[in-house]
Amino acid sequence: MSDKKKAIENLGRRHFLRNSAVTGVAGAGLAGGFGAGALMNSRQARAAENGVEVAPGELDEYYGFWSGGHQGEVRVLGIPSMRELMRIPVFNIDSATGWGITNESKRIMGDSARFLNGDCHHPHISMTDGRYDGKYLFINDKANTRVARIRLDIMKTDKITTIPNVQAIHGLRLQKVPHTKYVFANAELPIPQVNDGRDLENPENYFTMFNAIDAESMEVAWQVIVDGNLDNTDADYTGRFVASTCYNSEKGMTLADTMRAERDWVVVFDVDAIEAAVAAGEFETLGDSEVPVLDGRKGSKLTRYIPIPKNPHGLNTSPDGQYFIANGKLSPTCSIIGIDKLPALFDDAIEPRDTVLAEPELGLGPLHTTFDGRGNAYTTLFIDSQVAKWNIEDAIRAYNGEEVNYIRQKLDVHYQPGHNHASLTETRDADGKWLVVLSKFSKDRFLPVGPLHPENDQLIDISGEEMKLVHDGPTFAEPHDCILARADQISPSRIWSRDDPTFAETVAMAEADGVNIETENKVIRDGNKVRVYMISVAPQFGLTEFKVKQGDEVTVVVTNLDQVEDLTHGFVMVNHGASMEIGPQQTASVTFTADKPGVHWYYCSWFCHAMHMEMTGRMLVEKA
Ligand code: K7E
Ligand code: CUA
Ligand code: CA
Repeated sequence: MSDKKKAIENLGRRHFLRNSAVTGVAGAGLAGGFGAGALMNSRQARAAENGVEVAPGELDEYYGFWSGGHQGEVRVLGIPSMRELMRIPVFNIDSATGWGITNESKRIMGDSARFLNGDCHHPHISMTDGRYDGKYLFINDKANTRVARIRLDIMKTDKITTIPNVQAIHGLRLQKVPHTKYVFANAELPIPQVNDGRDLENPENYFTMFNAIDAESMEVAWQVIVDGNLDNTDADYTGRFVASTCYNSEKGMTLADTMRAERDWVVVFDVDAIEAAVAAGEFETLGDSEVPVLDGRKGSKLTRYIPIPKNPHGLNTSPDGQYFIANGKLSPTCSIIGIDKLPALFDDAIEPRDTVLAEPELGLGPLHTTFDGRGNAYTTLFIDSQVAKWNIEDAIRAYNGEEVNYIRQKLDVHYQPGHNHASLTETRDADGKWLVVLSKFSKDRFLPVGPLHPENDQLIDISGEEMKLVHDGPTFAEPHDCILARADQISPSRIWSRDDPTFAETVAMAEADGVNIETENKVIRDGNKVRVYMISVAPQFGLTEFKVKQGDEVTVVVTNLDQVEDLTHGFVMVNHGASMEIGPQQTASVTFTADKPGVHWYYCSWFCHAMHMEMTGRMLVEKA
């Protein structure tokens, strides 16, 4: 049976089951492909039957963290329901929460607050011993060469770092073992070194770098210059090796040039050797930056270059720690690199190609691979619009001449998939339950919404022998990648701690003004700067009016004294572009110029009480 036919039949089967009065029993029996019906817990069984419905009031089994692409945010979904639970603004401006508008968020954005856009690709959760520790999530910004960190206890961005000396941070992965000491980030596009106007016309003098950021301080620890460019990356389970794909070994400046060579490469970094070289002072600094820059070009002891078929894309480490898998893109193959061969490669005991254990043919346009923890890999085929499920050991056997079919199944997806991600796939806990496929095109899958279409994030049940497509999820531009963690691995706070560093500077400012921010409502004048401190308790602001002079720079600081979970207030100053969220026990502040004389109302924008509409006040601006 063709895969398309199978998919159609699966759809019919789901439809039948949804309408069946005896779904509980019939589901396990009829959905024969699931096989282990009796072993499935009731939620999984129901999800399989109903297409992943999680009943009202029930909680999801997994958190999904979605890159928001060039929308610049991170989104939190529940899996398997695919319900969107939250949005976390990162590199964008957010009208609701005031991200990019409040003083606290601008402090976190730092110098880069002048940029109003970002382009997120790769969200990854910090790990200890190869397992999610639920502390941080990191994400890249390709558009403005930044890396951000989100604190998963409050689900807010807490650090943003601009990476010097390079352009366009793309591939991003974390050190898995012994813990996430480094965030590894690939700068994709080569530039002159130093990029100060020299070598404009001399691409042979352009270089890019592999970057390591200290996960705690978020300072750039070191940078390694490479040949070619850098696309995607992943780390191993020993802590020593990180591998990145390069699609532009030619250092071509045009599309045609980047496709000239038959082979590009995977470059492997030896983190131990790099740290030793930094400690020994074997580095330079460039321009104004003080970050150690090391030379990892061909011949360096810090790197090895493994030739693989042309223009590869994704790079994925298998959860058993045995393989780096590079996805062929222009080649219909994946290249399986044996991680246990790498020490010998760095000792020059073997040749680079000796590390390649197999190059299985999978289909057209392999972009990314993910794993079920049972020895199978799932590779997206962009051009074929399919996911190929294949067995890694069988692929190696076939490469060594045995007659064995390593392809287990090909499933149509809709359409043109980029990343895919199986539950817990990038940790030792890969559990092979759910597979998310991020399809770049949705075409006819949804009601038309104009020339711009949503992407289509599809959920596939991989718990049985056969992949089953169970959900279509339209999303806005553009989730390049996502990550799934078990619900018990993430423990968010219910209300803010008064000691939270997010607003510590604001609290210190109040102290300097002699204001007890938790009990007092006070207006402090400091030249033409006015600081308005008020508490809020539903449904009232501590101040229902305050007076300033035209031209004053006004900072409004609101402290939400409510201790009730979910009781968020907002503060909006009408006609002044000021808007922010103030969660329970949070302090937030916003600064604007009172440039128009007259009465200006402020109101609470977050529905907090039956009398929420009445939660208002007036700013009285005297004519200058
Ligand atoms: Cu879109 Cu990981 Cu940036 Cu592939 S990347 S598709
Ligand atoms: Cu406070 Cu609405
Ligand atoms: Ca190339």
